[in-house]
Amino acid sequence: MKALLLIDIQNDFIPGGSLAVPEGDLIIPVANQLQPHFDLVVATQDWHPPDHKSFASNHAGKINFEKIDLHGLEQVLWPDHCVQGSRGADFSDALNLNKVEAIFRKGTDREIDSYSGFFDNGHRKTTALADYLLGKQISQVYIMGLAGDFCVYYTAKDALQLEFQTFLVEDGIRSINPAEFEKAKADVLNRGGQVVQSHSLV
Ligand code: VGL
Ligand code: ZN
Repeated sequence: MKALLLIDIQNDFIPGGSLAVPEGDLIIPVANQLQPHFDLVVATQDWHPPDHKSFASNHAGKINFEKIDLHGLEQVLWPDHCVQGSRGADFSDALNLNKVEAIFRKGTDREIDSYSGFFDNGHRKTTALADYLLGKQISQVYIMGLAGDFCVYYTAKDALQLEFQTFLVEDGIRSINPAEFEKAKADVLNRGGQVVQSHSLV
């Protein structure tokens, strides 16, 4: 059985949002077209409390995109984004959610960031996404969404480590830094993942 994972297709990651990914809006038609072709569709939602420590605004004297050490992990400091209950945290109105059976929220613990849909960045706590997929007999995961160089990449690495057959849907992904996504793609391929285009799935 195959699942489509829709990663963080939220207003703050779309042009006009506080952490906008260039062309982030262009993946929405891809997400809408692909959904009927999967056994299961799930979405992740970045869902931070206002005092989350991934926000530069919560560190005196720090600026956006600066890197710090946060409890032993390298942390990029982001503009405030996807604050719980805010408009920016909502899924894009253009995204069809009818086929989404479950939503996994992440980044809820103020002390640690969570790029992957499966675990926080320290692999300390799980979101239960893996158990959910296994319970639904899913062996193949197709991953798309935002941002390619962060949450999509980390989700794919964890999916591979969990031994799901893992596919990046390339035209359904946009990145904060496209050059970084090229490296991420190479790493995913190296770990046994595959890269596909959405037209091959419909
Ligand atoms: C993301 C940075 C911070 C993402 C989330 O969804 O890729 N990036 N929080
Ligand atoms: Zn975030």
